[in-house]
Amino acid sequence: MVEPFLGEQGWRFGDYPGADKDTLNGATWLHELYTRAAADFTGRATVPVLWDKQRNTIVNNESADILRMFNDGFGALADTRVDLYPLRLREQIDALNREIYPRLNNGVYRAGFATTQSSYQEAVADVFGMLDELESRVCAPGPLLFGEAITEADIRLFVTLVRFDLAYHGLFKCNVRMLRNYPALTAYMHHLLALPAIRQTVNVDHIKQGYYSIKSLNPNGIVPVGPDLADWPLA
Ligand SMILES: N[C@@H](CCC(=O)N[C@@H](CS)C(=O)NCC(=O)O)C(=O)O
Repeated sequence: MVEPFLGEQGWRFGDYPGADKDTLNGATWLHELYTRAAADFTGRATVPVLWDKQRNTIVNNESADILRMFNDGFGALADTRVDLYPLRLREQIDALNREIYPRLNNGVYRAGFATTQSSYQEAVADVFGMLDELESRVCAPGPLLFGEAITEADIRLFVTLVRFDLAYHGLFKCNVRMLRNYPALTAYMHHLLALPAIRQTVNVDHIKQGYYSIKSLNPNGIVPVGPDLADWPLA
């Protein structure tokens, strides 16, 4: 877990609360791991990274791939009690991902980093159009996108929803509505957030510090005080 501030040198390992030091390779900056994996690498040093301790290299740095690898790519090491990408749902999951990724997961970024009014407005329309559709979808049958069983589509949707009011609403100007104005999606998000395995992956401070440290969008680095999370299951 890197520190939440994205500075000139990118992500750093260290002792900020909730972050880790790199006790394996002794790296301070994430980019050191990228150059360790490929000495001539000049691209962005992004998270997440799946690191192979035996071969000392990066296996993959794409979250959608890593999600599938953790699901069934590690043979006997994988926990087979949960299958996030079951055969019978694959087509439907892929179809939903194809909708949700461009319109919502990436839509908020298109809004936030837009450099023209029209591209910003187009992105915001996509974001709220998708949220409106999902609001009716998560009502039935629920509680999750495909009923009772959690799938990768839920994980991929959750990570955007949990950041919505904390970061995207303000910093990325996705402010037509807050997620908390969507009762069904809010209940859906809280249902997932209440699961200990998910709850322990969510660090509200890191989310706020991380997004609001993006200098091009927030030059003075002021981090907003709100929103009030009194109704979040964050125990
Ligand atoms: N395709 C990647 C994108 C990863 C990505 O862009 N990560 C951002 C944080 S959300 C990052 O590390 N940015 C660092 C930078 O741009 O310097 C994934 O989703 O896994």
